[in-house]
Amino acid sequence: MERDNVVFELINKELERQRNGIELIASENFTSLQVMQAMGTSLTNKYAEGYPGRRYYGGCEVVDEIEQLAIDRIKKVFNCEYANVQPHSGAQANAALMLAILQPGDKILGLDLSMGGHLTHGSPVNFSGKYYKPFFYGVKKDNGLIDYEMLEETARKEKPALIICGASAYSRDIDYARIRKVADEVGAFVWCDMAHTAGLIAKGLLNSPFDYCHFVTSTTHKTLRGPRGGIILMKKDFENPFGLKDPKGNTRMMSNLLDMAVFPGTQGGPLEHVIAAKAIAFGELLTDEFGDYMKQVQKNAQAMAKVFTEKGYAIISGGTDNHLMLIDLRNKNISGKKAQETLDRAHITLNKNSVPFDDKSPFVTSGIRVGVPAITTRGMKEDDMKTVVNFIDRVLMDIDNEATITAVKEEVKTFMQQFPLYAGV
Ligand code: DSN
Repeated sequence: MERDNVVFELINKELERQRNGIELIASENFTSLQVMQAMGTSLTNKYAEGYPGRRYYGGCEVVDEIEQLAIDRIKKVFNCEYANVQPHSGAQANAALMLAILQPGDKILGLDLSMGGHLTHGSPVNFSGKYYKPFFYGVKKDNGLIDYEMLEETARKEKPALIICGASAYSRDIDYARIRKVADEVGAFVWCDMAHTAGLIAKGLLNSPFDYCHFVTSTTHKTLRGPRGGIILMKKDFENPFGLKDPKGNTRMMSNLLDMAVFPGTQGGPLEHVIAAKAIAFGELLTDEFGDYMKQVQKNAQAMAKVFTEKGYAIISGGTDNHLMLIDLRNKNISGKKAQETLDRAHITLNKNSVPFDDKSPFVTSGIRVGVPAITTRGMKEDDMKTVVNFIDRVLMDIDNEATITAVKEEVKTFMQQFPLYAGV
């Protein structure tokens, strides 16, 4: 076959875009080169339905070792008893989890998408809101913090089978103990989707959900800085409460139900090239260097929130405990959409985001979500946050001025040369 230069040129163009821009999408990051390399290997050729040691195809002895390594490493990272590393994405992990523990029509209770939650936590446009009966809690209008009273009241009234915590656009830590308390009272499972904050949790920089949540899911490509993918974890395996038995009449454990819900429940062959990349990333998570990185993420987020606040930007909840912040632009009279599109042209990438109690549609929004995991991977420190916020502020405060956008774009490109990305590639 001839080399497909058309596609490779586009791939190179994307690499240059990533190199020259400031990446502030809170859910993105830059994997290590070895994580990327693992994904472009012969492992992509292999079918391996099943699990290590119990596959439906021959020739799985090598991928068995790789997948087991990924499982063992992530169990060590979070000190937990069970891990499934096959979900192709966070949404797939969440779908499998819900398939394993719910019946169609069961009630679920999650954080409203418009208040910082996630599509797969019961949104009516997602399977989770179509197959199950969703109820929501929100954040408080006066301080932007999770409204635990609302969560408790709704749980007591509706008695959901599942309470979901974890968020996509919430900058504060979560009180898992309080959620578990009401869940026990009403007989619900608790599931934490820690996709955004997993890296901080891994290094003990945020509360851990593991002692309080029956199930924990995550993506592997956000703060965990691995390849795109998902995982399902349990601190402790337990006997499933649904009475399901195996062919020998033994009670199946939750781990069996979860494994079965991933394959064959919602997926076919696992992506062993991605699982190899996960194994590498999980090895990186175990290092002290990764701990230093996560501490810097938290410091950078706090430094950035401070500079935004000094410039009169309204940060929901007044600051951040984690890697991101949600900014309400209504006092600046700019929509999230306009901000995102204009900053994009200055090579500053972030996303528009609804703010709690937003009066604009999700396509327009009143806010932007800003995250620092990717720029911290590039090597930025607290002082650099001032420069980044200054770039953003110059564009937003002069939003229709082409000359400002062009000038900032050039300055961003020069600034980013100090922070090499995949040098030599
Ligand atoms: N797309 C992810 C995010 O940006 O938070 C959620 O799945």
